[in-house]
Amino acid sequence: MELILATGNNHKAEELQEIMKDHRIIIPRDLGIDFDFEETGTTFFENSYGKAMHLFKQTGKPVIADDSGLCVPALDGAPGIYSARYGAAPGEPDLESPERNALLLSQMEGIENREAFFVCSMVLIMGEYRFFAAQETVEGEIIRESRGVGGFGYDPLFYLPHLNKTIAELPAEEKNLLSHRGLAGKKMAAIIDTINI
Ligand code: ITT
Repeated sequence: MELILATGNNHKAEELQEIMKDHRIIIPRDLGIDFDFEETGTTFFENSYGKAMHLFKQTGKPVIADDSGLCVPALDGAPGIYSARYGAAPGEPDLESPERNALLLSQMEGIENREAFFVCSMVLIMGEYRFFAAQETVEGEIIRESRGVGGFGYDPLFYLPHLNKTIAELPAEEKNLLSHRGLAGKKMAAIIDTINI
């Protein structure tokens, strides 16, 4: 089925299209919609539901949203739901990924506990009173120096000890097999197989 992904982030759309191969992922821009949503929720789920419902009200068609981010327990869960806005002053544009990553590394200086996890909360809205949700995580560590050029965002800092690689060092297909978005997207595809469309 055709799903409109409530995002302004092309990387997410590209990844989700690969993850949900049986479906067609389009973005608001494809429909000439300038999508903007202020994320005021206090959880990934509230923000993904909010984004999806906001776009559903504009289109009336099946909408999917992904709210995701990186959580570092040693930083009390930061950047967390503020992952996109990390380091940006209120009202200012988001930082570019390399600057955000440099900030995270500086915040982690001298910290021994490097544990981290990504979260992806995905919501599919089929009707005003009909929605489905899946939320998944992937665990890893914050490496001390950026490695790799694949993926996006915090991927060059997110180290998977069992592979001795950061996510940015993995081919896209491998990232999608293990990532928070890959896991949530597969669950969502399985949910779609079981519902009346
Ligand atoms: P939309 O809200 O328009 O979908 P966004 O980029 O602002 O796009 P989020 O609010 O969900 O999305 O913020 C997610 C941020 O978390 C994203 O900008 C990245 O910095 C980071 N992030 C999420 N998934 C990631 C991934 O797979 N790899 C690396 N960083 C990721």
